Amino acid sequence: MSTANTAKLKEQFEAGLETRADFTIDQPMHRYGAVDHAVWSQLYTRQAALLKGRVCDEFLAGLERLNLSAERVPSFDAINARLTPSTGWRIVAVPGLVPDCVFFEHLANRRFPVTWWMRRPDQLDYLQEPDCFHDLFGHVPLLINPVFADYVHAYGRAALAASDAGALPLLARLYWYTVEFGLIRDAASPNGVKIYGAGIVSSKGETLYSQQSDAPNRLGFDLERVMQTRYRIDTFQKTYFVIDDLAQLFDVARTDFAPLLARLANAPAFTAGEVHDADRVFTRGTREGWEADGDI
Ligand code: HBI
Ligand code: FE
Repeated sequence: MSTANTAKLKEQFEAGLETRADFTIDQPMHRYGAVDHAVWSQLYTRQAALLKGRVCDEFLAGLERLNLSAERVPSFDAINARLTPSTGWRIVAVPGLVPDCVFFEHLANRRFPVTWWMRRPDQLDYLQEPDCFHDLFGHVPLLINPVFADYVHAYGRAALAASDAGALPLLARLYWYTVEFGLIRDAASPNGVKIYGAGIVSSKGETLYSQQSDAPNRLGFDLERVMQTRYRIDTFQKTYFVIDDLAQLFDVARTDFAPLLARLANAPAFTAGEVHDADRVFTRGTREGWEADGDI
């Protein structure tokens, strides 16, 4: 965990937000001011309108069932009352990014960590660390979908079991290119894709860029290819991977990860922007606006 995150956890602890051993806290409803609710309302209203026709139907169905407030930061308890009976998932409030092992342990038990605080108005269009809007609006609607719910649960169990440290980068890439920045095939949409990844869903700029820009590559999802492909955390993605449907993630969830992780642990990593002859190319990017380095 970065020192910045540790500092934030310390700051939150000192602010009286008692953080439990599993890094969860009680959602401090009293800590949301008018500005926080206004930022939530502005982001929710803008993204809910922008995503229509751009995000997969399963996300919209989940958003409908969650019935999130468009005006105020929602109560996590109220969301769990709808979420838990549907797929057994529940959201738990956390101060921010938590250590990998803690995160994976939550996922393996169908608990999704949701940052409690809201970004500031001057961070409306971008912030590096996930806030409540990214985690709640971006991630939670698809956890009502049983196939996606099983995928994230199986992912958490595989990540928790992956004792070898060499496996963590492989699993982080899989999470990044599916749960965070995944695209899904849709022949009637621009570039043949719609959105499902939370990092795109919660970002106005990347909602437009990932589906409409000519700059990035859009390649057919392949588990081993994704696990070996580095990514960017500070810019829009150079490459997006496209699944045919959510059921494809269901198949990934059934993978016996141990031998695969062992085999790939020392395999070469590919840069975020390269395209291989074996790739199923939806679009080969113009690479316009790409920054040379910065892949992790
Ligand atoms: N912590 N709160 C929180 N949210 C995340 O998305 C998260 C995390 N810790 C680790 C982590 N993600 C990564 O390891 C995964 O993206 C693979
Ligand atoms: Fe996220």
